[in-house]
Amino acid sequence: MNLDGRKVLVIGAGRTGQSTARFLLGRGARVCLLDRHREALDRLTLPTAVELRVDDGDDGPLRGADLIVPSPGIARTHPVLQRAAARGVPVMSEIELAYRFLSCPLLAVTGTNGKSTTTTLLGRMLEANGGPVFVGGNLGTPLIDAVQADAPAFQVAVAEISSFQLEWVQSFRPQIAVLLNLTPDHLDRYATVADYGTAKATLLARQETGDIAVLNRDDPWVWEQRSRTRATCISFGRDPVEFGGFLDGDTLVYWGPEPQPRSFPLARVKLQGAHNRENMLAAVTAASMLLRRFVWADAE
Ligand code: UMA
Repeated sequence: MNLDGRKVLVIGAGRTGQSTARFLLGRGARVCLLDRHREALDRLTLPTAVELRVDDGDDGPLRGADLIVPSPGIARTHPVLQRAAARGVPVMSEIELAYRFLSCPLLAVTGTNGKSTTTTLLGRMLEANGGPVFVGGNLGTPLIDAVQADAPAFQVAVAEISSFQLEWVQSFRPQIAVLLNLTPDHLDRYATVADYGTAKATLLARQETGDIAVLNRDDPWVWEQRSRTRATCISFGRDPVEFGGFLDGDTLVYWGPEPQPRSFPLARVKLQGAHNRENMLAAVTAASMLLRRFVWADAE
């Protein structure tokens, strides 16, 4: 993707907008950062080449734009996005932009609850195996920071992904996607829980054979998604299975494509509660699959 000389309008001057503006500038784009609050713009310390504009509803910022990158907090009903759609100006989220420049495997986690814990656990597990590992996304550090000019060459990127970030993706395709659960949330942004679920399920939408979807067997909506993806599905849940993660008393068990299962006793783990056992099962399953596919495979 060539951004050199392109005019890109970034909406929202929060963490995502600032990182995106920096990235775009580094790639030679002409960047305009739009925010509805002047104070949000006044406190920025971005290079002066980034044009800062207060969003007062006029058409100016959109004129001549080749691409729009809305921050996650910008609803689809935002007037600039509506006008961009009417005029055929491309819109992509920051995670889509980041994905297009990412050269390491991507492990992405979504769900209503537990995604920050699971992403953090995954980061620690993968760091313990070597590194460097990018850990971020909705968790705090925008995924675009994984591809900034001064970023290290990450071995793997682990990203917590929100439904908001998935609203404007076109090719975003994690090699490993983890779907934890779905309960009603963000109903100020989505008309129905089904709409919210549709946004979440986008995480799996472009996965292909050879990619891996890690699914929670105990969440009916998540489990249903196995029939809607081309990815290889591996699941986790309370009850024993011959392919997946499960609980055996106080032990987490992962049984993947290997002939023997691997056990992880919970005795020394500080995280408490059934929800955390679920997060740990998801993390152990996803990390094992990733290491098997991308790290151990290289060493074989
Ligand atoms: N703004 C406008 N016009 C609008 C709405 C907002 O100009 O119509 C401006 C605000 O004035 C503000 C900026 O947009 O200056 C904020 O943008 P943002 O809300 O997208 O916030 P960021 O700082 O970029 O943070 C975002 C995520 N925020 C949201 O999804 C709302 C952060 O997730 C995330 O950590 C960060 O990117 C880095 O990836 C927060 C969150 O609450 C923690 N996420 C939700 C959740 O976890 O449930 C999805």
